Amino acid sequence: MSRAVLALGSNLGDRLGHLRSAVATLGDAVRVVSGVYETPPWGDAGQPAYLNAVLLAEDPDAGPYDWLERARSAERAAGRERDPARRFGPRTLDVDVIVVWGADDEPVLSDAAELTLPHPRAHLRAFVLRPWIDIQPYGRLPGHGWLTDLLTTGPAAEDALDVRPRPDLTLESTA
Ligand code: PH2
Ligand code: MG
Ligand code: MG
Repeated sequence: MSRAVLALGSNLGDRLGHLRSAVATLGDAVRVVSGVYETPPWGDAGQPAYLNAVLLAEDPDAGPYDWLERARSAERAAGRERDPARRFGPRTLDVDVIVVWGADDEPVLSDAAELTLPHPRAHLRAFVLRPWIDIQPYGRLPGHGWLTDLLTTGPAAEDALDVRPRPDLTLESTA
């Protein structure tokens, strides 16, 4: 069994539609999705506000690189284009692999360049931590501790004040 926390973000075009398309592309593996949050751009100020959300996915057969490949195919399906000059620039859809747990329920640790696990900047990002806590209130970010602590006293605490819930928008399946 493999579980993964994936973070979704969009700030171009039909933002909610892009997040929904990611949930659809990930399909049956999706177990729980967070609320949707409107967040100021992080890391590169000159761009529109984002919609962010986090989901928990599960698949007995998926390894860490399968989650990465699924994340990338969801991005491709949303017409994602990469601008090498703007690492934290605007995008139709970003799907980041935040944490993966293996069959033994232990978090996978990796410092491979193409897939660092846990995600190396997750503890700095209120736009990841705040939605994540919706779906894992007792969650921990391996190497950094409890999500609640990170959101209240960690380096993302100040930004957390600007992460605005959008209860009018939902990713939950209407099926
Ligand atoms: N993603 C980035 C850069 N900055 N800012 C917000 N608010 N939300 C994001 O998803 C985001 C960002 C690059 O991955
Ligand atoms: Mg990202
Ligand atoms: Mg990314």
